[in-house]
Amino acid sequence: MSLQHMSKPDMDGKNTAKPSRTVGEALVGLLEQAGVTHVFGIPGVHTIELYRGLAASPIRHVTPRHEQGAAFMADGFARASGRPGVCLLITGPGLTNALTAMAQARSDSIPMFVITGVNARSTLGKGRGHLHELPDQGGLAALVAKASFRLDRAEDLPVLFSKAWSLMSAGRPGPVHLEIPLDVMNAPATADGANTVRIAARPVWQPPVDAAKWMNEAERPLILAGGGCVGASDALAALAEAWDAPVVQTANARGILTMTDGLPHPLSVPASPSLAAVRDLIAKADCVLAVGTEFGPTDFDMYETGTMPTFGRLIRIDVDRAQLNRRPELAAAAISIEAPAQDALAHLLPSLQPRARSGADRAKACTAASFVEIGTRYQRLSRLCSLMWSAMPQAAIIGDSTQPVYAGNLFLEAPRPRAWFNSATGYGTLGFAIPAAIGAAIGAPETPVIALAGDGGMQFTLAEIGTAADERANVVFVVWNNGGYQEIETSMAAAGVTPEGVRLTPPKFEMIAAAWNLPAQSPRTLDELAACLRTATRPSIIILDEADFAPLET
Ligand SMILES: Cc1ncc(C[n+]2csc(CCOP(=O)(O)OP(=O)(O)O)c2C)c(N)n1
Repeated sequence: MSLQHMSKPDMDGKNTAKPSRTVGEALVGLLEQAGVTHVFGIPGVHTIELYRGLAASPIRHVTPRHEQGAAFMADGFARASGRPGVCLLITGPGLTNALTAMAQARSDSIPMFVITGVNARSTLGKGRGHLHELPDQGGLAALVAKASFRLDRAEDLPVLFSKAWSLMSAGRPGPVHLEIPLDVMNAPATADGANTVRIAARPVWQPPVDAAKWMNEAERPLILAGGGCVGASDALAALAEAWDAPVVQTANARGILTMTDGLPHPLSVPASPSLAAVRDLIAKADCVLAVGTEFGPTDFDMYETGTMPTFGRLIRIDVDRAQLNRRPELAAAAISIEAPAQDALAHLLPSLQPRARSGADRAKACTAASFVEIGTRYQRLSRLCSLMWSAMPQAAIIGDSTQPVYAGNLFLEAPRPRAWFNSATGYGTLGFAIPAAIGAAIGAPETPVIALAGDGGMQFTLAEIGTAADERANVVFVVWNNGGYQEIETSMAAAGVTPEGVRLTPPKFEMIAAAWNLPAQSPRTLDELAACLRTATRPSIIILDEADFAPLET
């Protein structure tokens, strides 16, 4: 298969016409039109034409060390910036390596656009053993992504791209896969004028009239905020204040009410609905407005007690009809509003009437009781996270599935939206923090980033420290070091199982840092940690020994 530019011969058979662009190059042009500024990718022979396009494009290419890193970076980019993350990957192993991160993005409704090659059309499904061949790459991707599209004809590129790009953010956002067969990738693209991205318009919605009536009748209103309101934080705060409603925040919504001068918003309840204190608040509320939450078990029943109280007058707002009908046994909504959070909240706000104020008192009492409930060890770990913001107030803390992050997800006041997210909820993937933090630093360059990972999770994607070094990423990598998979060891002990497969030798993380010419520090106290964070060059690594900060027996 020839990879050269195609051009039209003139009457004498000589090539005089301006070479046309290949589909690969044109696809990069469409990404530009869609506003893409960065792509995360690892090239291969099947995607060379994309790179021809990139060479002539202002889009910046970030090169991770593994495709899982690429997709986690795209995820972190999207969460930090509010713009979709884009991956350019090879067919076969490039795609399969990224699937785990795509699944995390699907679970957390993160918009991600994954472009891969695929073998030439004539070979597909024949099982001849071509390089990178899968039995059905598109079918495999479609199990994890919202959808997988294959470009079968060069001329369909603009239409198919627009369809895939629109679907990614339509309704509940998520990953979308677009595969380009090798022969199509190298074919001439159609005329430039036709290469226009058309993003589908958002559907119009009708608010139900009863919602505002119920809200005005409520004496003890409550808001449950999920990840679906991250982009609507101002509207949510305005509605909470007008309605005088405490705002319980799932892990993905933490920080939705921005702090002022270092003080929490008086209506903030930065605690998990899995806690008894929060459930008590829910039980006593006579009208609950749930916005952009799927009522997932990792937030609403992480101890699997099945004791969630029934909701009095539940109103749900979700952009996705399927979500509104999910988990009826737990959260059957009396009123369902299918709409983007921003639209629904802004619409309800003017209908709210002035009311007697008790929300701040109820929020404060629940917050205090929640902190007591998490116990001494998790209190220490939660304070550890807060201390990081004291030292780096503008930072986003991006976490892995590790104990300080579990503590934070249970209880932690985050300073603002997009400042706390992690992979410890939902799909729960180890290895998220390092690459997602790099993607976040690229997506929101004005925000310094702290990646918080255990020594176990850190080793899943350790090689991406090299990407951070290449990119001079604005990230401090903080390792919670306890020499193994502590959370699982604890669970084994609780189940009376002799620890097996949970103790591993961590590398000397300072030597990992040195391998890429990065500095490392090992503070032994909270004061030293604060000083390290205040002065840390970025990127760099900070190693926290569990024994110094929150030994298990506390
Ligand atoms: C990809 C993946 N594999 C395995 C697990 C199961 N798992 C959950 S937590 C954990 C231990 C994590 O250890 P570490 O990152 O060192 O954090 P610690 O528990 O020690 O704080 C494991 C193995 C997982 N969540 N994800």
